[in-house]
Amino acid sequence: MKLNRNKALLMAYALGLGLSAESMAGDINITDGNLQDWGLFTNSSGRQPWTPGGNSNDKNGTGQYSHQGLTIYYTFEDYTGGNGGFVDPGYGGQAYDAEAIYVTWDADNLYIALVTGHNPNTKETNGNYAAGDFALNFWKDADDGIYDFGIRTPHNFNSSSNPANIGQFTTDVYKTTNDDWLKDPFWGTGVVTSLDTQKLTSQDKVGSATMRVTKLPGSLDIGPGPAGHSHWLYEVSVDKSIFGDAFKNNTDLDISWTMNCSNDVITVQDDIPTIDEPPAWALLGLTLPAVYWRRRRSATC
Ligand SMILES: [Ca+2]
Ligand SMILES: [Ca+2]
Ligand SMILES: [Ca+2]
Repeated sequence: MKLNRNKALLMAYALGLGLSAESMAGDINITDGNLQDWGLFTNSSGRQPWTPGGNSNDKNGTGQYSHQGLTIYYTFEDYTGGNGGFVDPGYGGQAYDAEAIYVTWDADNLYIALVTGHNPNTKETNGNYAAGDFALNFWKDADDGIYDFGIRTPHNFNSSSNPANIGQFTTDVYKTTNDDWLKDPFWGTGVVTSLDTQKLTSQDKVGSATMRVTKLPGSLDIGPGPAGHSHWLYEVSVDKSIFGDAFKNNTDLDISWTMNCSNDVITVQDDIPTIDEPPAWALLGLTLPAVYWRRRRSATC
């Protein structure tokens, strides 16, 4: 028997399988601890490349791809050498490697995935540096260099039950100026690292994010690095309404992450597609051109 998708869905409901339309649509799932929902699968040679069609030996790349109706923007910069090596602008090898970042959004939510060799439970002691926060820079036409929002990572270091930064968290989202951020302490880049909790007030908090931090399985050879390299995954979901009109009023969104020493900084640049405003004659009720405009618009959306 041949079924189309709608019939199959109806049958699934009738059979009580609880299969939702959302699960069929291939949405980003930030609670599953893997990257398959970002279109990243292990290839026939047992490696997971940094992009769906990528060569598994690729170490550096930026761009975008489509996966199940989503446009996914990415940057990957994979350090594959030995302990303590240069990861730009600093050193630290795999333990300080910000390896890949992916960003997409649908009508409701912004999603981020970060893969790093930096252990989320690294404490700020003995020359080690903890994880920073996600920094969002919206801009229109030209980069204004202002970080407009920050999404906090867990920062749990007082617990006696470390490792406490692995798991699922509800974290704070803040509206920021650059003054609300700690900065690169060593390399003179001026990049922001963690939110400065001394500067932020309760009025600066604009909402919450859902964040899952996972240690990827040791058997997963992601990227071209040696099999012994560890990787952690941060997946984030944020309701876009938290950002007010930022998605409407800007042409670009850059999202950065680093650790508090900023030894390795990773940034992904995303284009925000502009939506055509209806021309004046369409608003004046001139039927034929309005119909034409609607058709043209639906054909391009
Ligand atoms: Ca996932
Ligand atoms: Ca690496
Ligand atoms: Ca900005």
